[in-house]
Amino acid sequence: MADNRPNGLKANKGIELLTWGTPNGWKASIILEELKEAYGKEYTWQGINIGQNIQKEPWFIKLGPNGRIPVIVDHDKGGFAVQEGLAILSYLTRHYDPDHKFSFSDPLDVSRAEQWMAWQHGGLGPMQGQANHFNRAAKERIAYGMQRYTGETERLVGILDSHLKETDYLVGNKYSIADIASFGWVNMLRFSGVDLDAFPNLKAWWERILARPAVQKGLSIPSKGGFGNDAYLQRLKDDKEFAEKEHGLMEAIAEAKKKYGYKYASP
Ligand SMILES: N[C@@H](CCC(=O)N[C@@H](CS)C(=O)NCC(=O)O)C(=O)O
Repeated sequence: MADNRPNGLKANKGIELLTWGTPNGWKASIILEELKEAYGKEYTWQGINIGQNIQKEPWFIKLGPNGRIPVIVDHDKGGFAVQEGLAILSYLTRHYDPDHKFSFSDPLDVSRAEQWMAWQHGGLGPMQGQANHFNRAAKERIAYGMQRYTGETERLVGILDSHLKETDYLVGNKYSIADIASFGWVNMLRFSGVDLDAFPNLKAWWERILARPAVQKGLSIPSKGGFGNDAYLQRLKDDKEFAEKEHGLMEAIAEAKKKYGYKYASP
């Protein structure tokens, strides 16, 4: 409805989050829910329906020039706006996590966390995003693209799985923004055509994080989505037509891998 379509900021104090229920959006809503639970820091949010291209409108672009969600605005810092997940996670913890509950004070740990967040930005997010595009949104089914990006996603989550053999969390054996950056992507791995069961350390990490109340709340902003791993498996059980369609897609991905001699290659 036209009346509900966001057309500008609505708060005048605290943090305002502009977001949608996607792996990148969840980074911001999860850290904000964690800070709320840990420090009582309240925030406001608005749902930016990316299917309606609200993120491309001039008022939004002024805040986030890339025209993508999530964006935060800090009304207590003169309306300072931040785009990009890594920058949002760093900004919020730098200013509002004084006890380093989700971040680090040791400079080497700070660097370790930056490395995993940069890895997510340059690797997992773009590759898994392209896997989703080629598997589900492309105007034609292109086998090469399907196996290339689904394969790259597998290689990348294999790296997380190996790292998590020795530790419960990515940096310093402590849940942090480094984990939050990748969690949302792993949360929709099945939808992307990757079998989470093949990566047992990663699956345990995903379950550990998913069990956090603040994570559950963050995942439901602006509303609970249908492509998280659990919701996806449930829908396969409940919806026969969906299950058949998904089965067809998974077979097409397997065929594409065979056609181009794909071999899993994570160290
Ligand atoms: N690197 C950015 C990526 C942001 C991004 O790709 N957002 C997607 C949703 S997950 C989006 O807004 N897509 C809509 C569009 O491209 O117009 C981040 O981590 O925040």
